[in-house]
Amino acid sequence: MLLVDGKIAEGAAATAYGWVQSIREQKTITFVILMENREPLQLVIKDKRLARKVKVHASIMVKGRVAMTERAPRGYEIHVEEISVLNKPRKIPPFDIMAKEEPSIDVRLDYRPVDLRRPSSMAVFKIRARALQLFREYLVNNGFIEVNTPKIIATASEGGSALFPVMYYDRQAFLAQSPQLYKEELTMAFERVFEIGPIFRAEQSRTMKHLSEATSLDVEAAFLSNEEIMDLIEGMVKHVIKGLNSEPQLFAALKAKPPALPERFPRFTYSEIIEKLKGLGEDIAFGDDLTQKSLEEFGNMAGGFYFITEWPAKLKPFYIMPKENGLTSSFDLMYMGLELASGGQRIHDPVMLRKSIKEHGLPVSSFKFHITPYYYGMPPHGGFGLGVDRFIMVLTDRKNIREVVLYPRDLRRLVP
Ligand code: AMO
Repeated sequence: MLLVDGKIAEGAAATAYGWVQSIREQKTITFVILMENREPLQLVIKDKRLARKVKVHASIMVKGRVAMTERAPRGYEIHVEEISVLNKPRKIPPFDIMAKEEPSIDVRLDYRPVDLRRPSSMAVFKIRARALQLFREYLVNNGFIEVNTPKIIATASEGGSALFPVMYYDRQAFLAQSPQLYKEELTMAFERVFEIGPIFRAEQSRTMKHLSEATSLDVEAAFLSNEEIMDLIEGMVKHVIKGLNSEPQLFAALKAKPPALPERFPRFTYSEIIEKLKGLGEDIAFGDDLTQKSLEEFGNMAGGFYFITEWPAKLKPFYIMPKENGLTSSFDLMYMGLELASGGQRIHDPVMLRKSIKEHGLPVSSFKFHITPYYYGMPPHGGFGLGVDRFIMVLTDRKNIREVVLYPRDLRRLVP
């Protein structure tokens, strides 16, 4: 908190609350960087006796006078006349927040709130917050309404695997893998909906890109074709990256910048990719899922953002609209070898939906409540789910998804 009498100008009286990030002592004066509302504020202390009260990590309140100077991060500093120590650290953290070398991710997570005081760690979450604002801005400007759907559910939406069971009073329920069924149903009344919320996946593997609890940006719109949905996600990604490019100060502590944007994200069909990989000598056939190795191989060739379209029906969930030759109106958005989003056009005909549920080996009875509204005039619709955490990895050039999630949950980690 910063309180200034009048406006910020030479000699104005100021009071600031914050925590001490760093102390630099010179012969006669001490410079302190006070983090005030996540931004550095330079303090100048001329009285050595006052300066001795200040310790890194302490919460303090200072009173003093504003001095305008180009040499301070904000273009001004506070010449301190009075200091109150509101709380001082009782222990020294296991890492120096201003050190050049990064502590290990496990130590960082064990001490997460302290880790967040490291400039690069804080930068990641400021970028994340800004990106979420820009996603919302784009979608609201394009006629979408934000919704919240239940996270305790009775039926799997993405098939039977990777579910977390929970006791729901005397019955079994599950944590939602995706808001898929709800967002589709909601297009009936709202036409265009989106949700930013948690998805739960009981992932059995420990990788750099999977979490048990991830954040998904789910979008669903009536009356859009598969191509138009790809245009929408491409427009949204460009809006976010352009917005962030206009705020380079957000990236200063990261030594990274948002990825480059091509004029248009290339669109490759699944079949084209299979042929290309075969040409490279890979042992792969139509109908096989693309392995991480294949995706990386192709991703390195494609470079940056691209779509993989028209997946075989057997590799996609029951709600995806089939096309001729066992293909579907579907896509994945990729960045190099990393899958960022998947989506497509959906089945809107209740009879066809029922048949598809059956064909995917799922119990139709469990989907009764979902199929019912389809008999009352469900509009043709489509959408996508974008992994927010993975997208932030790409924006901030972090290699481990745990770096971009405040309190990650994975196979091993349930605390803090
Ligand atoms: P899918 O299962 O492909 O599709 O998930 C969509 C996107 O969510 C992200 N994601 C994950 N991120 C981190 N850890 C995980 N365990 C994890 N699982 C998924 C990925 C992925 O691309 N209902 C469909 C979407 C749709 O068709 O609208 C769905 O959930 O970035």
